[in-house]
Amino acid sequence: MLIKIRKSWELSENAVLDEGKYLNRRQILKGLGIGGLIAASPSILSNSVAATSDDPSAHLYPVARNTAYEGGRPLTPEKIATTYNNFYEFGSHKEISKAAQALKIRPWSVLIDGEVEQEQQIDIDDLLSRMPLEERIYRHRCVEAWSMVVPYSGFALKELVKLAKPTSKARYLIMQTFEDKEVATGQRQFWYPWPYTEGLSMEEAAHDLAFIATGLYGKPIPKQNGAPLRLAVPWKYGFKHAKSLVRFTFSEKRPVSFWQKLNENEYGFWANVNPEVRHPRWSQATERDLATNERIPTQFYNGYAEEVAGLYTEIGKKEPLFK
Ligand SMILES: Nc1nc2c(c(=O)[nH]1)N[C@H]1C(S)=C(S)[C@@H](COP(=O)(O)O)O[C@H]1N2
Ligand SMILES: [Mo]
Repeated sequence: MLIKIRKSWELSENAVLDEGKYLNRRQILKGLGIGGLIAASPSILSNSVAATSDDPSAHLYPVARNTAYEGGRPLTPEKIATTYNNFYEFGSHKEISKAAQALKIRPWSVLIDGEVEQEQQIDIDDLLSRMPLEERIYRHRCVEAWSMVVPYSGFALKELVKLAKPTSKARYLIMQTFEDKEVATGQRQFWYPWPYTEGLSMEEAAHDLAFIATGLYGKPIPKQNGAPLRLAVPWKYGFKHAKSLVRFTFSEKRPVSFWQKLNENEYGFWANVNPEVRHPRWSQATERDLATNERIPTQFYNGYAEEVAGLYTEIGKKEPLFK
């Protein structure tokens, strides 16, 4: 019998958030006796990872690790974390790493506007030279019930807040991804509410755990992971972690984020990880760890409850935090 080994992109988890399809395919592969091989050899799954050596910030890395932030589980292999991505600008599936190489990350600048003392446009390399860079190992939990443990380099979001000098009117920080239909073919799909937008309360943005990742595995962050800068708020579901940011707007009003606009019942503003609140279409009680491919129990606030639960004691009485 001839066994056709599927190409990596045929193994993709369907990004319309349908975890079930992937499991079925895995079961089929297991039946063929090649499931284990694929799980053990990430190279088989890879679509080639782009070199980052042409990135002008390469000399900044690696940066010193802040050991206050440890993963608590094995690190996800770099190859998996850089070839299994969600980045709808480049396609609504997981194998966008090649397509994302079309993104031009220089020149790049971020606009800081809204409720601030003074609007600023800052060049990325200028920003990187002004921020205290450090490495942190974070757990990342996607709402689709898979997770990874990755070493991000970057800086605390509160440092950017300090630089921005928000006025007393600012209650939310809104973050936006670049818009360019030429390179991001996903943005030609007009039914999505581009640009990708996310937001945090000012209290969340000022929290020690809220991080801007500019590096990954001791190198500049690859394009597919959100170069040159993306949000990392590990107690929240992955969709909050907006990539390739170009704008930080301080606002009196709470924004409506990308996924909220698409489906308010499934993706809320707070999106704090909670194993007890089901996604309308699947349970959130467990997650598939990409490092081991094992199902593990999901923890409240993705295991960061001690750090962040205090943020929600007041709000929690008024509105659902886990949507
Ligand atoms: N601009 C943008 N940011 C995004 C997304 C996206 O589609 N577009 N997907 C989000 C989702 S659902 C997840 S799980 C993470 C995935 O990050 P990673 O590919 O670096 O693991 O990015 C988030 N940030
Ligand atoms: Mo996600």
